[in-house]
Amino acid sequence: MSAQQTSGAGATEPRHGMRLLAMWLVISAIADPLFWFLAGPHMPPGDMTTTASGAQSDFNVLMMAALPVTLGVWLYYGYAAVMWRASRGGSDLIGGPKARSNLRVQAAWIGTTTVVVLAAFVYGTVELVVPAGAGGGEGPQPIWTPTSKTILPIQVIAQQWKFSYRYPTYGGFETDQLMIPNDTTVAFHVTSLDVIHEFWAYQLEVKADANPGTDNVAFTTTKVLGNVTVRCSELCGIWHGAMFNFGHVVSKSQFQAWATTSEAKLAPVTKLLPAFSWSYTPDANGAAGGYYPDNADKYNKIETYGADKVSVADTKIKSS
Ligand SMILES: [Cu+2]
Repeated sequence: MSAQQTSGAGATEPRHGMRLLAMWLVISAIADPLFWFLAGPHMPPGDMTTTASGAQSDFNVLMMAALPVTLGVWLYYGYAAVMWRASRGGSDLIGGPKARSNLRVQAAWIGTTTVVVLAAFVYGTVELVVPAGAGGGEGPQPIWTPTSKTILPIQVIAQQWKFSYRYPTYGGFETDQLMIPNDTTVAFHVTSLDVIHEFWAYQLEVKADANPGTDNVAFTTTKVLGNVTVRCSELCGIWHGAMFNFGHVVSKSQFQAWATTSEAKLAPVTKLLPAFSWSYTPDANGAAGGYYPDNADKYNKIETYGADKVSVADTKIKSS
């Protein structure tokens, strides 16, 4: 076949489809690597943790698929504007062969979109399962767990309008400093003392709902030292916008020193806190009375999610 084909009117018409395809292949072959190598490494949320770099590479892979689609639309628009515009004083435009009931166009459209959507579905599912939930809250009994045998639990307690953290493997002390050791798999146990909040540690790519009475677990593994911004990302009341604080990924030895020092320094305060539990039910006195482990409240039927039963005497509830 020649590069020109004869239209019904007898005039030679360029093969627009082949032209568009060739131009599209060229600009896609240029744009995709440009994006991948120049912009890709700087895409949010960075690479501080395995889940962060996982999200970054997922974003880049999807962008590699989306760029040619976007460029194809723009290319067609520009090509049509140049090639098929009506010129002043020129002849009237004549429509091309109709696309409707064109079996080749229909089959190609349905086939291509089906392959793209199914591929995105499979890719997304694998990328969610393999990194153990990809930093999202998986509820109290995660079905996707990390392979690491040493997992550091950090409890995140949300309340109107602040975050605090308890370290159960260091005596259960509570602090508003989020310190995380580097090169460590962490299980964030996220809960709330009042309304629904959400723990969103942006640079860690961890985002988990904080529901009262629930232990919501999210995993990640730290890779790079640095600072972390923690925000509440579930509208939780008038000072929701002010509900944020900061965390730090520090070296293992720095973390160990900080944790053991804090455990010792805070021991007198920790004694006054309710015993460590995976979730808590606030006391009826609210701000004046603090909160109690859910499994110590005789009126509370909430599950304890594997936490040890705490004796009533420990929690200073008077059995009146
Ligand atoms: Cu909140």
